[in-house]
Amino acid sequence: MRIFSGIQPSGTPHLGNYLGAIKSWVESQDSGAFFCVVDLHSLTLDITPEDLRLQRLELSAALIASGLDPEVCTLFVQSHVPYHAQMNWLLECVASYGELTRMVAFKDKAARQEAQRASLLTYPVLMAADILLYDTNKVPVGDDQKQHLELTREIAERFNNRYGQTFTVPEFSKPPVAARVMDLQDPTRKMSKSVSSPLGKLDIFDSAADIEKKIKKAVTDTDGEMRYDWENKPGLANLLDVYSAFSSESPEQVAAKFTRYGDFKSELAALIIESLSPIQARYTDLMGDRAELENLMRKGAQKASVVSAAVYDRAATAMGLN
Ligand code: AQP
Repeated sequence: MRIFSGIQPSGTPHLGNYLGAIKSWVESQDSGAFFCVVDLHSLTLDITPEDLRLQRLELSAALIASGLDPEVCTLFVQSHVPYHAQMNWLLECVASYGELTRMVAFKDKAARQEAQRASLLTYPVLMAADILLYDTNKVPVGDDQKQHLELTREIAERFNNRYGQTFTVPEFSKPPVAARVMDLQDPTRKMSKSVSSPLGKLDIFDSAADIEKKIKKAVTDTDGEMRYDWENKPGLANLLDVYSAFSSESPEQVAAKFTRYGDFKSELAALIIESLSPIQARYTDLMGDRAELENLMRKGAQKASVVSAAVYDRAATAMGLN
């Protein structure tokens, strides 16, 4: 079973990134798992070279601190493996302009940017390249990536039909709960690095005091009834999902344990603090030796290059380039 997934270095990972993706990566890691810090994707946004360099390193440390073990899985930085950008071009010649303009993330992000980069339209093709380069069977991601994964499958099938069997068509995989963690201040919108307000998103490196404050101020409702009901009580349902993801009790079981929102919120904050503090401590240690961190990521890129070179070559041959 080959697994691939990636995360953008564009700010500190939040609870959504952790529960929607990173936590399940840690649980599923083995020698067939590839996890990637997708720095080329961050160039779709306005980011300074200094910030990109630093955030790439910080995210690598955050992933290892969260439990990814470079001795077990392959952990690497996307731009260290040239085949991602090369495969992107091949696949841009298979994807269509129309299907890219229908991507919801493109419409959302384009509406928020004044000078829209062409890469904002085409980055889902780069994502397809990332995934297909590893003969991936399963892509563990948050629910927000479902449409991009469907596009990846569509591109792989079209390529295979046009040029002969070349790519494995991957399956989408999301965690059973908290696959879409919502903004703590607006539970109709997903928690997001770039859009959520400071109170709306909870970063994995937030202090205990900030975690307590953000959970206490999280929007719920006024009927005061502890019930798991996404349609009528999305704020509470979101918090119950988060509790469930950290505790492995179902959201309904968690709801049944409490009678008052205040008590539930205090216990939830304590549970999050207890779960994140070992990650925070390991992160500080890892960032103390940046040369070693760089070294680990370079070794990961060497392993990733071996696999992706062969798949790239297969695709290039199928298209008539070799
Ligand atoms: N709110 C979320 N709930 C569950 N999963 C989420 N993911 C993102 N937000 C949530 C998952 O995190 C992984 C890495 O995402 P990413 O950083 O590469 O890009 P993103 O999806 O664009 O994340 P953000 O936080 O929303 O960033 P911006 O604001 O830059 O767009 C993916 O598996 C994603 O599903």
